[in-house]
Amino acid sequence: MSTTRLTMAQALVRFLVQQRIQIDREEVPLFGGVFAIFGHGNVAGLGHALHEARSELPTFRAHNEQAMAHAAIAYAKTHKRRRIMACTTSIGPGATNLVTAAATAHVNRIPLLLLPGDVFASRRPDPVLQQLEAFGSPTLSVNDCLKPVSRLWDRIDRPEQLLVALPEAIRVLLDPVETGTVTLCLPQDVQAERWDYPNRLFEKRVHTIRRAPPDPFEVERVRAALAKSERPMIIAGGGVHYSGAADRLSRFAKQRRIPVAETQAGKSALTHDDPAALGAIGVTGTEAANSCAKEADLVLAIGTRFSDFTTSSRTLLNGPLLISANVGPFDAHKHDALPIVGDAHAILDALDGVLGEWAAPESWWSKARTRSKAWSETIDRVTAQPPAGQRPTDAQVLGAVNRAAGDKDLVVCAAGGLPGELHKLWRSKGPGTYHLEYGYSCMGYEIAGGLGARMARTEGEVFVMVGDGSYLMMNSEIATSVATGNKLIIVLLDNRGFGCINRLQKATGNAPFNNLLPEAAPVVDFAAHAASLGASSEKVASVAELEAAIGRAKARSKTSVIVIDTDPENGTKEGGAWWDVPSGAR
Ligand SMILES: Cc1ncc(C[n+]2csc(CCOP(=O)(O)OP(=O)(O)O)c2C)c(N)n1
Ligand SMILES: [Mg+2]
Repeated sequence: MSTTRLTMAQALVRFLVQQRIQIDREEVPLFGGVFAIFGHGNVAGLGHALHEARSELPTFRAHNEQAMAHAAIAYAKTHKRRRIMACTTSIGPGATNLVTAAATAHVNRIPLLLLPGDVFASRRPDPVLQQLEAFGSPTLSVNDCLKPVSRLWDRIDRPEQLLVALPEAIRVLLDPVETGTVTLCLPQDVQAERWDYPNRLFEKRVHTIRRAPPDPFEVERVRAALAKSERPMIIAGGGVHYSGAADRLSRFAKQRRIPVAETQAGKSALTHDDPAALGAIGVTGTEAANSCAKEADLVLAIGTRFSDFTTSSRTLLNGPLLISANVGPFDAHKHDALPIVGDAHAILDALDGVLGEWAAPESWWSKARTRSKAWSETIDRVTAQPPAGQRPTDAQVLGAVNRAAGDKDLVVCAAGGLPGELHKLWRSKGPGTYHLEYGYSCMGYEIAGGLGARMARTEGEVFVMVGDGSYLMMNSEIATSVATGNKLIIVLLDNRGFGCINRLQKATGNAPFNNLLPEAAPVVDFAAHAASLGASSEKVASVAELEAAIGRAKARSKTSVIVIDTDPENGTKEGGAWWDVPSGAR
């Protein structure tokens, strides 16, 4: 057996370089690169190996470990889970900064490879700087915090363990059912230990994402149910995008006259003007989609986790026969649904193959179309420019951004009042142009996520819409976007605080408290802040000025931050459905 003597870190990096993936008949590197923040624990071992491999596997310097992992998530999400970014950190605080992002990847089922440094396996110098010292349990390190938020968690205590650990890591990352965070903890001494690795480990491997076909029995059961249905509808979740089935779904829906609603992760599977499109479903849904869900006799949900926002806290989908098409049995069996397990594209193909001439009644289809048109008028009304001098709502700002966005432009958001407004009101002009992290709805994802999405997308603009709260929580990757030339157009809506939580607080019978900033609190000069990070920035006084500023931002090659003051009190009342949330003490 031929071998090469390498350090564990060198072997790991050499292996990553050799992983390739087939996308649309083209073979590309599986790993787009490695985000790294060095410290003791990764600078010597892994840092050395990454430097050696820098022409084949680029290393990107970020500013915050959570943010860089958010960027990595957005990169993989934008690539529909087909390409991945790894993240390496120092030991201790660098590693624990990853926990929130690891949870974000887990909840959203997005592949993320974490390579945190770890304390010495030999324990010779213990306790080292930043070592936790878990009393009574010396094998624990802070990296164990990542266990519950990792689909695979491993610690490489001996260099030869890579032979088993690395192929397993790739298997989990690329498995559509199991994917999520994969954490390989790398004790700092072991990173630098040499071993004679078999050269076979470093042979090129070409991967693809497996498309699981559905079971014929389940296909037949769904066919029989659909054939009897008079008012069917489809709910498209994120799985439609990850399966590359957006176009397939649009054709299926039109041919079978089945209207389609979308979850946050599923939105932009259909463009807003697709005849089948009902828009958003659930708590942040459109009148069109929610009224159809109440009347439907069958709901075919494809690739959704059925979050409470989708199901209106389990009140919206109790009437119709619920079918859950999902690649993962865990989701396919939720809500006691009739399961059909498999890849979304494969399921649609299979159903199409057995449905013959069947299509839903014309009357149901035209009812759905009428409702969609009515909702479109609602969008026009609530997103129109406000009268001069009136502080705009989130919806009115969103309208300006949406009007400026072309069919290749992407919008990115995650938390605050904006996700609900975007879900209801944003018109997706192209497939896959809507990027919401609304599984974990993690404040701080927006700008970092925009960066990762930008790194994955070659076309169009990337618009980030972010509240003042989220911006203040995490804005450091503006500097990375400027430094690496990954242009973003960031629209910052300043309503002086946690507007949506303040509204929720009041709606649950509580006094407004500790959410909006008091009058006397200092005004944050966001434009000056963004400028200090290297972005072009300006504050605008109206939606009309915002539209002009977006025009200037588009013409620029570097990241712009446009700040606008907004109304903290008024969310869009139209649409929506009940959400189960505890109310104040009575
Ligand atoms: C990391 C994190 N902490 C707390 C929350 C709870 N939370 C959701 S939205 C929100 C306020 C967001 O404020 P801002 O970004 O200004 O948006 P706004 O509500 O004003 O629209 C908070 C605190 C969260 N989603 N994520
Ligand atoms: Mg705010």
